[in-house]
Amino acid sequence: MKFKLILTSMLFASLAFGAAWEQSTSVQNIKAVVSSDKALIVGSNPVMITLNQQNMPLDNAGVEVKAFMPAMPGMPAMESKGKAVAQGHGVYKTSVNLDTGGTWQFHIFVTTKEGKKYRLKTSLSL
Ligand SMILES: [Cu+2]
Repeated sequence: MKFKLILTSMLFASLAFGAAWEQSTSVQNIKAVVSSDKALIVGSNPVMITLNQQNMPLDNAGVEVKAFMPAMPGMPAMESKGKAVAQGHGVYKTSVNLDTGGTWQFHIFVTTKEGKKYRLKTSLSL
């Protein structure tokens, strides 16, 4: 009963948020939630990154992203880089070009306004 209630509230939370997918990653005291309101496709994908530092929204940071896939048999290495634009409340928007299906490594490079640098790692699958 309680479990059902939790599942229902999780469903409502994701519906209210409108994200088609969402995942999180962290390094030291920085946490990133990576999400999109659209399913990943081959081509350009809008991606939203929400950054928190010690549970507070991390604003005024420089944020860059890199999606890459190492060379595979019959497929050269692929890479897509971009800057993310601050939206306030720790939210940064960018788009990521994914030229093929499969699993892409996804790194987020954060430079805080104090000049501290962090790299957060996750992956994107389509
Ligand atoms: Cu590949």
